Amino acid sequence: MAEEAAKATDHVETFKQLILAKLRYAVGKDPGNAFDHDWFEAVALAARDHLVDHWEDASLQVDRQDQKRVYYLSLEFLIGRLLVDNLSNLGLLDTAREALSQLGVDFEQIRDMEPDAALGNGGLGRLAACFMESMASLNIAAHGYGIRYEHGLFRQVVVDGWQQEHTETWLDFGNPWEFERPEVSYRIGFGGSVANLAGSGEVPRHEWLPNEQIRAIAYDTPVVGWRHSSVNTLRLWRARAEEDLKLERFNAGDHFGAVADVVKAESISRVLYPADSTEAGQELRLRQEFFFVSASLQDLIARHLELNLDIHSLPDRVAIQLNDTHPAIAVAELMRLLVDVYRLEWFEAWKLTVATLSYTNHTLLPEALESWPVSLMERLLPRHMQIIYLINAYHIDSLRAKEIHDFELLRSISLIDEDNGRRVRMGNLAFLGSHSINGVSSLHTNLMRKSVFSDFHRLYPERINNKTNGVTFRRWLYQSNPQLTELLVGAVGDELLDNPEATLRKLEPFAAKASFRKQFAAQRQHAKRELAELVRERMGISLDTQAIFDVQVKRIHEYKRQLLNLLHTVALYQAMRNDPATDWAPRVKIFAGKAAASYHQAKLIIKLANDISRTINVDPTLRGLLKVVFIPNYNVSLAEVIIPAADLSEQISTAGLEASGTSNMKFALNGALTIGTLDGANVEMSEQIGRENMFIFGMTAQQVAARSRRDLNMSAEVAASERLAGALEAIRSGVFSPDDPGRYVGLIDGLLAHDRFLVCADFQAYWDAQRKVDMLWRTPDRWWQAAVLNTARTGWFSSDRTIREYAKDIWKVGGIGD
Ligand code: CBF
Repeated sequence: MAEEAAKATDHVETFKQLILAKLRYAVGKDPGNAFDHDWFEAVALAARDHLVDHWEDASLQVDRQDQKRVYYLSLEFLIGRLLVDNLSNLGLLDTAREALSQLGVDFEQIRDMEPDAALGNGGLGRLAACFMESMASLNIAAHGYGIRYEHGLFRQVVVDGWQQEHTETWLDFGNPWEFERPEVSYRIGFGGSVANLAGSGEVPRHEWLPNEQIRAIAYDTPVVGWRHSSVNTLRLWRARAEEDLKLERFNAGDHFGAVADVVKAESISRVLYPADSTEAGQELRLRQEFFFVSASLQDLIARHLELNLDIHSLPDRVAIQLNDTHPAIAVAELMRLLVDVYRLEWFEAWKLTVATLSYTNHTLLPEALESWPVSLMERLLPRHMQIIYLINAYHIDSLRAKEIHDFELLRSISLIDEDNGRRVRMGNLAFLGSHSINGVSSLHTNLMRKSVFSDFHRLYPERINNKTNGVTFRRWLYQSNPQLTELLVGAVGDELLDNPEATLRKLEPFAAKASFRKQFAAQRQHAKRELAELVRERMGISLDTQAIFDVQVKRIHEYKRQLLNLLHTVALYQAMRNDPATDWAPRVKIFAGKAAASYHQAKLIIKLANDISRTINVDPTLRGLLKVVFIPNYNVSLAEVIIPAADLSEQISTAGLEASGTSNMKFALNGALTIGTLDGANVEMSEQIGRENMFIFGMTAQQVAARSRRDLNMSAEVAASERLAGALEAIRSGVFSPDDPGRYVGLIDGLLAHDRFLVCADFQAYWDAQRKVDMLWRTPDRWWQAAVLNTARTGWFSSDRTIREYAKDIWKVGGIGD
C-alpha cells in the first residue's frame, strides 16, 4: 500500500513538472502570468506526450502483426472536448487533478477552457466519435478520415426566442491535440476532361485531366482507447491551394485576384455543412465529399503499397466503412484509381472495390437520401460520371443476363434517377459498390429491406445486415457522471470499468434495496443541482430540483416531434391552471437543440418553445409546478451535464422515422426513464430493459404507415380530444405570442391539414403515458427501482458491442494481439 502511495506521489510530481515545462517552453508563460487557457494548453500538451508514446507503440505493433486495417470515412466527427477523455483513458485523470491542485489551479475551471470540436451535426457524427474510441479500446487498427473544418457546427444564440447562427471558432487558440503533417499531402482534381488513350489490345484506357487541382493536407489526432490499450489516428484533411499567392497578379495590383484561388480552394474545409439551398452551396458540398474521399483513398492505398503489399490484396488488408452516403463517391473514385492509375482490368477492380467497401445507412427520410444532378457531376467529376454510367450499364446487363427484365425494378435500382431532372442516386451507388450494407437498429434495418432498398434486397439478400448503434460508456457514464460511476463501482466492483456490458447486469438485485435506491436518487439530485446551477448562470432561471426533469435534447426536426412535447406542455399548463386542486407532480421541461439554418419550421418550433417558456415561467397561478427552459447552444459538453440530470428522457419520434437514436441509450445508462414510441433502438431498449420500466406509447411503424396512407388530416383526432383542441387553439390564437398573435397560425393550420408526422394522432396516447409518469413519480420506491434497472440493463448498448459486431461480420478483423 505504502509503495503504491509513493508511486502515485511520484507520478503526480513528474506530471506536475511536465505541465510546468509545457507551460514555460511550449506556451511561453510562467505560473505567475498564465491564464486559464494557458494552463489548459499546458496540461493538454503534457497529456499529449503520453499519448504519443503509446501511439508509436501501437503503430509499430500493427505493422509488425500485419494487421488488417479499418478505415472509417465520415464527413462528421462530433468529438466534443478531449482533455478528460484522454486523461481518463490514459489513467492520468487523478494525477492531473492532483498535480494542478498542488500548483494552485482548479482543474474544473481549466477543463472548461477547451472548445468543443463540433465537427458534426448530431447522432451520425457523435456515433463516429464513439466508434473511434471503441475501436481503440478494442485494439482494432483503425483510422478515421474526415475534414478538418475550420468552423464546426454553428454556435446557436437565442435572441428574443429566435435562433441565430454564429460562426463557431474552435481553432482560435490552436488545437493542442493535433499534429499537422504538411508532408502528407495529395492532389485533388476537379473538372476538366477525360482523355481516351489507346490501351493494350482492345481495352481502351482513360485519363482524367482535371482543370483545377487543390491539395489535401493531413492533420492527425491520436485517439486513445480505455487504459491506453491502443492509440489510433483520426486523420482530418485541410484544403489548400496549390499556390498561396499568384505573385504576378499581386504585383500587378490585383491583390484580391491574386488570392482568389486560395479562397476557392480553402472554402472546401472552411465550414461544416455549407447551406445547400443555393447551387453554389450544393457544389461546395459535393466538392467536400469528393475532396476527403479522394485524399483518404489515395492515402490508404499508399500505406498499403508502402507495406509492400500488392494492390490485389486490398480487401484482405483493408476494410473501408462509408458512414452514410456522404462518402459514397468512394465507389467511383476507388474504381478510377484501380483502373486508370493502377491499371487493373475493370471487373477485377470491381471485385476489389465491392470486397473492400461497406456502407452504413442512417436514415430512411427521402429528403436526406443524397442525390446529385448529373449535370453537376459531369462538370465537376467527369471521369467519375463515366464510371458511374459504366457501373450502371454493366449491372443492368448482368441482371438481363439472369433474365431479369422487370422495367420497374431496373428503374428503381438504377444509379440514375430519370424522374427528377436526372440525378445520381448516392444510396444506390453505395449499395451496389459495397459487400455489406447495414442499418443502425433492428427496426430500421427491417424497414430498409422493405422500403428504400427493397429491390436491391431482392437481388442481393445477403448484403443487408443490422448493427444496432451503441455509445461509449467511458464518456457517457464514467466521465460525464463520475458520482454515479463511483456508486455503481462500489456496488458491483471495479470490473464494471473494464467490462460494463457484463457487469452492469449485476446491479439488478440492487434495484430491490432501499438503501441503494436512496443513494442512486441522491446522485441524481447532485447532477440536477449542477444543471440547475448552469441554467441559473446562463439564463437567470431557477429550477426546482425536486421536480421531474423532463428532457428532450437533440436536433430540432419535425419528425423528432418537439412539437408533440410542446403541445403536452401547453395542455399540462392549462390542466394545472384549471384544476389547481389536483396533486400535480412538479415538472421542469428542458429542451435544447439546433435547427438547420435554412429549416424555417424547425426555427419556428424553437421560437415556440421560448414563447411558451416565457409565459409559463412567470405565471404565478402555477406556484412553480411547471417550468420550461430552452437551453441555447446544445453541444457535446452541454449534453454531458444534461444527461446525468434527466429523470425522464423524451424519445418520441414518429415510429419508423428515427433510424436508431443514441441519446436514448445515454439517458437510460444514466438511469433516466424513457417516454418513447416504438421507434429506432427504443424497440431493442424495451426488450432489454423491459417495457414495464419505460413509458412506451403511440402508433407502431406499421400503424403509422397505415394511418398515413389514409390521409393526414387531423380534424377527427382534434374533435375527439378537448385537451388537444385547447392546446392547439391557445398556440394558434396567440396566447404565447401576444406581441405577434398570428405567429403560429400557419404552423397550427398546417398541422391540422397535413400532419405528416402524426403529432395530433399520437397526442392522446402521449398524454396518457405522461400521466403514468406522474403516477410513478409519486411512488419513489418504484421510480428508483425502474431507474436502477434502466442502468443495469443498458449494457448491450455499448459501442464496444457494436464495434465487435462490425469487426466480426463486416470487416473481418481482430484486435492487436488477438
Ligand atoms: O446512426 C446514428 C444516428 O444517425 C442519425 O442521426 C442521422 O444523421 N441519420 C439518425 O437520425 C439517428 O437516428 C441515428 O441514431
